[in-house]
Amino acid sequence: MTDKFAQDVLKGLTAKNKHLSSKYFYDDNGSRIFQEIMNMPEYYLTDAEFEILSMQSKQIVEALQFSQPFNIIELGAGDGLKTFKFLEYLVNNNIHFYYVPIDISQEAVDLLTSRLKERLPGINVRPQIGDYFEILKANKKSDYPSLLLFLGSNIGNYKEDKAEELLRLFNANMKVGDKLLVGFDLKKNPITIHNAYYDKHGITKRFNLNLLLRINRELDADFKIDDFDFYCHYNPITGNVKSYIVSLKKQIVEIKAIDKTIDFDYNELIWTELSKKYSLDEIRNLALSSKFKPSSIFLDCKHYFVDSLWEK
Ligand code: AVI
Repeated sequence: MTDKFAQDVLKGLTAKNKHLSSKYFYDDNGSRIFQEIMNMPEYYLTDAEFEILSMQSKQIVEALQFSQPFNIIELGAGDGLKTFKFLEYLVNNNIHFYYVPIDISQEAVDLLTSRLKERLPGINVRPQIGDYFEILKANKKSDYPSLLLFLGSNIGNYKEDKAEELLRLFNANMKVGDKLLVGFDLKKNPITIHNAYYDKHGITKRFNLNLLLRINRELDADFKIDDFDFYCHYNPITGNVKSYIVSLKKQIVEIKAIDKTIDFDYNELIWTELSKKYSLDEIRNLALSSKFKPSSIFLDCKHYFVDSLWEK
């Protein structure tokens, strides 16, 4: 990981417009800060999707029209909290299924599995660590239909062409009749979105600056965190929230592991993250362009978020 990380940092910080990928936010400390973000009242996404999965489990199962048993494969399961209510509904209604949480963190998956077994003793969990596509490819041979879950607006962190590419890859690794439930954050009052990302507690700022601390630690760099700030901007027309780290002065940073010094101008930016918001029409078009048939949508009561069900 560190090699790829070093290569990406080198490429991103020597580009004309500096950038770093948000996928590198999630070291242990970054994952903890992300938990803090999800607990902020301003970050409405977590509650909205939790509400959908708690209140509409029955409707989701009905929309699947699956024979039993079936597989539920969760891509990037994390702590599995949002999925818990859905799984609980299935167990309590004696629905026969296998739950396959996939994550890159062994620790996260172990914790999730033991917690689930404790809280839902009847559940059949088959956790997997590693590459989504290897695991999906193997699952394509399963005799049972599969529901893939890609929740939490993770799709919003991909540029539109990359999102389509990823969804097409999911599609290529599914059987005809398999379904995909994707979580999208919807366009809404721009102030609501602004407050979720440019939060007044400074937690999202810490989340971004943690990436510089990670580069200091893993690549032996000397970023001085106090000389950098955070800025983010929502464009209600495109639906893009773009996050940046801002250099507060003209400065030079040394990154020993890649044998580079990086010059920063006063107010120079590093683009760190895209968090894209969609309209329902855009979601439908994305389903079609990635070769899925959109079949049902599940909205929270405020219409802030949607879990959209697609069929291969
Ligand atoms: C993980 N991902 C969906 C989050 C998002 O909303 O884009 C990450 C995040 N970035 C800032 N706040 C939360």
